[in-house]
Amino acid sequence: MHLNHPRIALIGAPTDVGAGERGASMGPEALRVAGLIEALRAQGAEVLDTGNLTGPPNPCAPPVHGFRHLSEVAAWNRAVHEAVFKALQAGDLPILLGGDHCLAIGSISAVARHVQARGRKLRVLWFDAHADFNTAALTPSGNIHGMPVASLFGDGPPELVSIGGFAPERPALRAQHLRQIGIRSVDAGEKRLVHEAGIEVFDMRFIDEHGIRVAMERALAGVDADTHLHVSLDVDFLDPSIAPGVATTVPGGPTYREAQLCMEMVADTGRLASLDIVEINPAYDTHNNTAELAVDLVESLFGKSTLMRRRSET
Ligand code: B3U
Ligand code: MN
Ligand code: MN
Repeated sequence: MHLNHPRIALIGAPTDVGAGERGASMGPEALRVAGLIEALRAQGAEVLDTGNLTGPPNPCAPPVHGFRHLSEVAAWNRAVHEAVFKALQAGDLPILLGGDHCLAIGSISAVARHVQARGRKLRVLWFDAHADFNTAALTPSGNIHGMPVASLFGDGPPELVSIGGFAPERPALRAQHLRQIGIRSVDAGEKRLVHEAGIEVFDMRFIDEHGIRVAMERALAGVDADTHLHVSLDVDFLDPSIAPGVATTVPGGPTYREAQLCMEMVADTGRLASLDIVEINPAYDTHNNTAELAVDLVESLFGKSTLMRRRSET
């Protein structure tokens, strides 16, 4: 158990400007209604809910030069970047309540800036059905929630790549920092980019063949006392049978038990320092089940375990 957490700062970003369907903008309230704050406090954490950020409304416009809503996505991500960076500088552990996954550009660029300034190591675990490595030239949709990883790697529009002072030759994120888990839907051109970028991916085939425990052991290999561990949880990572409240469900995802083990293995490192929970879409949900499931997973992420663990069990 890790009872001496830093204070947790919840940062709501109620927008779906990066998504193809409306509704992820309701994610922050769905998580609060599902009892996120109470669940974190039950794990011994001090929680500060900073409320919701504001930004432009969703114009529901078609893509322009391969991007839908680029200026709105940039505005939201600048706001997320500033809020996450401020929380980290204050010594807090930020949890970004999305919102769609385009917001990881703002969140992870803030984490990278903070970690670089302190000369620490960064590890990002990207739990998702998708690789999110599209570019304007490749995207089938123009939706920027399919592009945050490419953008963080410097392959994106200047409005997004430059957030936090980064540039294509000095990107926020490189392959050495990133591990992707649960991937099972990658577009044809995107596949080549992920391969060329050298990203280590634990896709569903790997998980089926080797099991979630081996995937997580490898994804966490090298994480040490000097590592800032960031988790970016796109809830479409989960199998749609347990997480229907997502606009971009993909069959064949991890079960409840596999997802719990992922979170428990992160908790065991004691190095979790920032988190995104994105793509919960209450308009697609049955009751508030998907947000409630996300809260269950967050409890495990922050140290909930059934029994006291003995050293020999870990
Ligand atoms: N790869 C597709 C679908 C997608 C990616 N990320 C999400 N959906 N959430 C695209 O539109 O880029
Ligand atoms: Mn995603
Ligand atoms: Mn996804």
